[in-house]
Amino acid sequence: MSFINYATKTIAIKIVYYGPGLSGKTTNLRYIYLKLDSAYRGDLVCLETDTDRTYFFDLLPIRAGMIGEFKVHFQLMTVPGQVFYEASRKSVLRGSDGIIFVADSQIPLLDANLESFDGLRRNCLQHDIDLMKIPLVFQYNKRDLSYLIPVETFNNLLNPRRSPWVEAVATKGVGVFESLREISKLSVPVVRERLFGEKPHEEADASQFSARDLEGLQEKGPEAGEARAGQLTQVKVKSRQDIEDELDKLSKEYSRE
Ligand SMILES: Nc1nc2c(ncn2[C@@H]2O[C@H](COP(=O)(O)OP(=O)(O)O)[C@@H](O)[C@H]2O)c(=O)[nH]1
Ligand SMILES: [Mg+2]
Repeated sequence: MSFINYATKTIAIKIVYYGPGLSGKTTNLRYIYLKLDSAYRGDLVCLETDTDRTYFFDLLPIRAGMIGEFKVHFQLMTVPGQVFYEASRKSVLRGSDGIIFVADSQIPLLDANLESFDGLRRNCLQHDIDLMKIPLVFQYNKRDLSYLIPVETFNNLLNPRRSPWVEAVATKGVGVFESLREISKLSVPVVRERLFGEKPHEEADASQFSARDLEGLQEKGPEAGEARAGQLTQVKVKSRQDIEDELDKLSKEYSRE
């Protein structure tokens, strides 16, 4: 659920990158981090365990525009892909305002994509999230490789409601900002309606807002990004409870600004 802070006039919108392990979710966040002007983003925070160096989650807060007199912050989060982190995936999904499903386009990974999407469906049910209604964007990633699942097949299997989809090469940044803009366009009007009771289908109004809202989501040149590459924050966690506490803490911290 989007989080509203009346004191600081801030709205936090939570976007979750979901998908099988190694599909490219972290790569998306890293690219956004590197290419966004630092005025528009906070630190990229990665939660990792003591024992192995597996990243559990990544969280990147970004600022984008206004709803009325409220500043809009997006909280971008990834979920861990490995099967045994089901409980953690569930807790990240809690309260999400939009989902980007990052699929791995390689043919041998078709089952992994379907399994992950099934998991998403199950977890949404348990959180009373209607997967047919929540803002959802599909990113068909790794289109630079060979033996690819055709987009049409992906859409038929995963995307019967024909949500927006984007072909991507996240390592090169292809489709990364496009996916982010698509999910923003879908999620901002819904949040606005929920918080202020404004209807999202007043079209002129909505598109005007979107343009303004997305002003901050512009890619900057590579030089600027490289200079900031060292600013990743790593937080050690031990248990699932640690992870949930840490995520709650981070969410609140970033929405306070
Ligand atoms: N060839 C190719 N490799 C990619 C692409 N996106 C991500 N990768 C690689 O896939 C691996 C897993 O990516 P990562 O973002 O860590 O996956 P995550 O588990 O979904 O967070 C890394 O080695 C990435 O460099 C892509 O579009 N093309
Ligand atoms: Mg990752």
